[in-house]
Amino acid sequence: MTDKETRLGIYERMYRIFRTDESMRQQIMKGAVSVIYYSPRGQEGIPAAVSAALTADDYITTTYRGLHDTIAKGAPLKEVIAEIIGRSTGTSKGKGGIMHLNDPRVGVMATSGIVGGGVPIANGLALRSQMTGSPNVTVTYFGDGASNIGAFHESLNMAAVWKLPVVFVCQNNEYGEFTPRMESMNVKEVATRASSYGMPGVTVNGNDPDAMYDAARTAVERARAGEGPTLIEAMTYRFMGHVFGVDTMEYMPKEEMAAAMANDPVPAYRQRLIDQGATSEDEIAALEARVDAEVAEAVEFALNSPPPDPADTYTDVYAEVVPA
Ligand SMILES: Cc1ncc(C[n+]2csc(CCOP(=O)(O)OP(=O)(O)O)c2C)c(N)n1
Ligand SMILES: [Mg+2]
Repeated sequence: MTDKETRLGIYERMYRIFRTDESMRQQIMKGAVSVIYYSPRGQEGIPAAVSAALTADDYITTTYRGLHDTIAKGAPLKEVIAEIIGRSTGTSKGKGGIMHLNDPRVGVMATSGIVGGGVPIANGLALRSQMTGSPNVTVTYFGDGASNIGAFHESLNMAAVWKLPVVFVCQNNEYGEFTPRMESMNVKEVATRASSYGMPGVTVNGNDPDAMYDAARTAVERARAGEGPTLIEAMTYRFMGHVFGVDTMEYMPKEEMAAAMANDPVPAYRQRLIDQGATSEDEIAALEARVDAEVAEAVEFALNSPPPDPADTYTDVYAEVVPA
């Protein structure tokens, strides 16, 4: 079994994501901030476990629903929250928002609002690692809906042919916007799509961080060893609908939601760690108190930060063209 330190580290990431997301939703509900927000609630365990299998130098690409992926990879909370509420202290000086959360300092290389858009970018990052002999692996996170997009299929094909050091992680939360996934695909498991391209494809319970960590480690080791890509389908559920605060969620069956919430990965993993003797109630409560303070401080910092100066409207927006 995975060591205690790794498992506690996974829980700490999950809890940091959980509290940050909760704070974001509170600030939006209070009217303190007015931003579009795609909650990752329910999906915390996936990137928390995958990140534990990565080094600080490895890369990720993600989507508009990527706050959890970004926090799990180690992006500083103050700057992340400032970015999503449009403040000049944010990771992209408040000009990117949730659709463009990036922090190359910790390997968060690209977030795309284009469904499937981050997948070919991951191939590019992985190709660079391969060509320069860098050991870096790239993980690309995307949704079940994205696995119907052409760019996903083209990217899997290219990555398999060129044995790129990339791991494709599909966060299958059963919905694409307001459409149940079985209305937009005719295969039960996204993972089976890997076989068309000659790479391993595995379906994992994404809400079981231990299973997720094992699958991620196998895939990351394979990529790092030059053996090529893997598709991991992480089964999960989206507790807050598509866009937070706007979505009525009437199209999601009540029993389905209730069953998913009864298996909420955050309290479930906490309890498992205690039951298996990997931690104690006191130790985990102290960890949570520390993270609570960190999140509260980060929210304060972001709320007290100024918006971008209108004079900087065009700064960092266009690349400087250097004449040949
Ligand atoms: C190419 C493209 N088509 C359509 C959209 C509109 N759109 C935004 S999110 C979304 C659903 C994507 O679902 P999924 O990939 O499962 O991700 P999830 O939101 O569930 O995390 C769609 C269709 C878009 N942003 N980009
Ligand atoms: Mg989805």
